[in-house]
Amino acid sequence: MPYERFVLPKAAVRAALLSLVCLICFGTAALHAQSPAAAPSTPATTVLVAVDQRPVLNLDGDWHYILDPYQNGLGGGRNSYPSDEELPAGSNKLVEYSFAKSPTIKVPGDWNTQRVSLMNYEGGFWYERHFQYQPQAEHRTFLHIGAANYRSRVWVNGQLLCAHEGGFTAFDCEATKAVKAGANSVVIFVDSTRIADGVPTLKTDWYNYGGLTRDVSLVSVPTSFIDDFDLHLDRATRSVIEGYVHVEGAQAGTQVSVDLPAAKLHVEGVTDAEGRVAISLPAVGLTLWSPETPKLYHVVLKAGADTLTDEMGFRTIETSGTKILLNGNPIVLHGICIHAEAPFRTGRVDNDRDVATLLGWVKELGGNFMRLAHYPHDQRMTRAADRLGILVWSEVPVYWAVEFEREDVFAKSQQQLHEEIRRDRDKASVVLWSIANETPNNPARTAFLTRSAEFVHQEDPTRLVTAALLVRGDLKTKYIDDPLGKALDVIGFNEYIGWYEGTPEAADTTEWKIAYDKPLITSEFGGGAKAGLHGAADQRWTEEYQASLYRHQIGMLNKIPQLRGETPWILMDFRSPVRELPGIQDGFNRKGLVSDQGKKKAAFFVLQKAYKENGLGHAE
Ligand code: GCB
Repeated sequence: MPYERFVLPKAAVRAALLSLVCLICFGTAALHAQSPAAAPSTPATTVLVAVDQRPVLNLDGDWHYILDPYQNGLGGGRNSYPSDEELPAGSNKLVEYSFAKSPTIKVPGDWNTQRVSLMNYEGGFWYERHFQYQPQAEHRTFLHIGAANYRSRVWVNGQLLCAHEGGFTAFDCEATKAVKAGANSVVIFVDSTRIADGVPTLKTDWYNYGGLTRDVSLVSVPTSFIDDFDLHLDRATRSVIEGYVHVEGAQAGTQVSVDLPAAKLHVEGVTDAEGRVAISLPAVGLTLWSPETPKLYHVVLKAGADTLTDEMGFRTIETSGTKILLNGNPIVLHGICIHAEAPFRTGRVDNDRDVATLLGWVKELGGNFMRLAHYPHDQRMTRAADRLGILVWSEVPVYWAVEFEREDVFAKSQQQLHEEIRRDRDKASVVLWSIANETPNNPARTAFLTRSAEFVHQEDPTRLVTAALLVRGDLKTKYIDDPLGKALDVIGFNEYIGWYEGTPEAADTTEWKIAYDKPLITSEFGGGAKAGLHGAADQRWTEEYQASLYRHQIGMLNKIPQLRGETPWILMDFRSPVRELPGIQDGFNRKGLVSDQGKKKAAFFVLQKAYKENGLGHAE
C-alpha cells in the first residue's frame, strides 16, 4: 500500500525541543525519560544473549491484571499500584485497587484476543504475579521480558527496575537488589497506546496487539557473566570462526573458552579491560549451515564461573555484484512474508505450535527464505528457522512515515536494531537486517536510514543490510532508483501491479529499470482473496483472481535478470483495523496464501509450483 495515504503531520517544533536531549545511547535513562510512562531516573535495560538457552525461573502463566485507561496507578500515593497494596492487617488506609482480587490473564499473550471485552483496548494495563525465589550468593538476577507492546515499566517488590519502549524486542532489567529469599512480587505496567513519535508510528496495516506478548522469566547469572558474544565464520576462507565474547563485570584477565565438542574445537583467551576477548578459532571441515544442510553445532562458552551453551550454525553470506552468495555459492531466495499472527486463533505468535504451523507452510510451499514482517518476531521463529534451514529477513518497524526529522525517533529505531541484532546474531538463518519498509523518498528519510544502515554495518559486519523500497513510474515502466539504495547491500522493493494499480495482465508488459548493480529481492507483491470465494479470474477477491495475479507476477519478475529472490505478501491472512470491507475482509487483510483458519488458497499452489520447479528468480 502506498505510504502517501498515511503520511503524518510534521512535528517540527516538538522535534526541535526534543533534539536538545541526548538520546543516542540505548536503553539509557535519557531515552526513557521521553516516555510519559517512565520516570526520569529509571535504570537502564540490557539484552542478555541466548537467554532461552540458560536455566531460568519461568514466570509464564496466570498474572493478575488491572485495566488502567487513565493511568491512575502511576499516580502516586494510595493509587500507586506497584508499591502500596500490601497493607498490614487491620490497616484503615483507603486503597482502591487489589491485584489479588483482580482477574487473571495468560502471559505470554496479547490481552486483546484473551477477552472479548479487551479486543479493541489500547492503553494502560497492569500485570502482577508472585513467585518464590532463592537468590544465590555471588549471583546477579535479571528479569527477562521477551516483548512488551509498546511501553513498559517493571517493578519487583515495589522497586522500579526499568522502563522500556518498543513492542517487539527483548530486554532485561537487573533485579539483583530487589529480589529476596521467599515470596516476591513482580508488577509490569504495559501501555499499548500508539504514539506519533513511536517506532512504529500511529498507523500500520496490522493489529496493535498489546501486552506481555512473549515469555517472561528470571535469570540468575554469576556476578560476572557472558552477556554478549558473536561467533561467525570468516568470509575469506570459511575455515576460521571469528568474533568475540563479552563478559559483563569481568576483571581484566578473566579466562574465557569456546568449545565445539562435536568438531573437537577449543580456544581460550583472556578478557581485556572492557571485558572483551577476541576469538579466532581455526575450524576446517565444519559442515556449513545451509537450507539443504541446516547443521547446528553445540557451542559451549565459559567465562570464570559462567557457562553458556548455544546451538549454532556456521555459514557466510555476502554479495558479489548482483549475486547473493551463501557459503560462496550463488543462491536464489524463494520466500514469503509472514506477520507474527497466530494461525486459527489470531493474536500474537507465542508458542512452538504456532511457529511449527507457519514454518510448516513455508516448507510446504518449497520456500527456503522468509521475511519476518515488519518487526522482530518471537525468538522461537529464528530458532526454528535455524533448525529447519529457512533463511530469514528480519526487520524493525520503521514503517511508512515515522517522524524521520526527529533525533529521538532515530534513537528509538537504533535501540530496536541493537536489541534485535543482539538477540539474533547467534542465528545462522538470519542473513538480512531490514532497516525499513516503504518509506517516503525525502532527504530527512534518506539521512535517517543511511545512518541506520551504517549503524547496522557497525554492529554486525557479517550480514547484509536491506530495506523494502517503494518504486516509481507507471505500468509501462517502473524504476527502482530510490536514493536509499546506495546505503543497502541488497535492494528490496514492493509493488502491487494487479491490485493497487492496473490489472494482473498489465504486468506482462511492464519494463523494469534498475539504478543499482546490486541483488534485488521483490519484498512484496500480491492481492487479496477470500478463501472459498470462487469466480472468474478477473473478479476481485476470488481465489482465481489472486492465482492469476501470481501467474502474471511470476512471468514479469522472471524477466528481471538480477532478481535474486522474492517474498510475496503474505503467507496468512492477518487482522488489520484498516481492512473493513464487510463479507470479504471483516477486519482482515486477505492477501494471505492461506486463510487465518488454515485454508490454502489457489495462489498457494501457483507459487508452490514456481518454487518447486525453481521457476522464479535467478541465482546468477
Ligand atoms: C504494503 C505494506 C504491508 C501491507 C501491504 C498491503 O505495502 O508493506 O504492510 O499490509 O502493503 O496489503 O497493502
